[in-house]
Amino acid sequence: MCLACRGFHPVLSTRIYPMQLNRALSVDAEPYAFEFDPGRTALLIIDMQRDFLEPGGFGEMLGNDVSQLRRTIDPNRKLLAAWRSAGLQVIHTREGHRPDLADLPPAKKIRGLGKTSIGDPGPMGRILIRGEPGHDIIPELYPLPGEPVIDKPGKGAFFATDLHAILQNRGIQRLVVTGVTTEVCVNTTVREANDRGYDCLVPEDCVGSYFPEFQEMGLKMIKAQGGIFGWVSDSGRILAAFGSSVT
Ligand code: C5J
Repeated sequence: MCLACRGFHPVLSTRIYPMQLNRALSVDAEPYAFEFDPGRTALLIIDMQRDFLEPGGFGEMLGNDVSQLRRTIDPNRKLLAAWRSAGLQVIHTREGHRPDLADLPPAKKIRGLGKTSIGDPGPMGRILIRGEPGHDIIPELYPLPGEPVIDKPGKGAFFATDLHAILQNRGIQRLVVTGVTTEVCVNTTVREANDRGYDCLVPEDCVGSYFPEFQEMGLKMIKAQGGIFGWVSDSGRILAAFGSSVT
């Protein structure tokens, strides 16, 4: 039973019958099985924003191969559908800044010495600025009303946001962290979460990097040394734990 809506989902206005909320589930994962109580586990989807993922966006304009990120869309869609249909907690994040750039550290603005930087006009509006089309989440994973969207100025989702308060208020102890990019915002968020006492599971097909070597190492760094930052699995093994036939 969803504690927030007592089984009556306020957004969908339909009765939700959570699949397995009364017992802990076990996901086949590395370095060992990830056990979780679904009612206390949030799906945290990091920065699936148009400028990072869409052909013609800022990421591609910089010469990146967006197909490396786009392969994560379908597995994320399936996981999101399972979380929603079970009435579980879903949280989305977006990296971006205020239009007046007041929350943009000068060091982040000038980093890279590129011709184009945060706040400049890009192919989908001003780059990484809240309210611009490129800053928004891709339509395939668009948040439903009622799903928190965390606007974060940094790489980690806990820095200068109310994410920790939301998770505490909703009794969340474990996170399934997906999104982009594996070695930057996903890794930073997993490390921040780890230090705050959350256990994190990262499904490898639901996270992406423009650089295959960073994808591989980013995942290895999470699960090394007995799961020093968390666990790694994939969407198929998580859905299997639910016994879900969601496609
Ligand atoms: C994210 C970035 N979301 N790579 N941002 O990873 O700058």
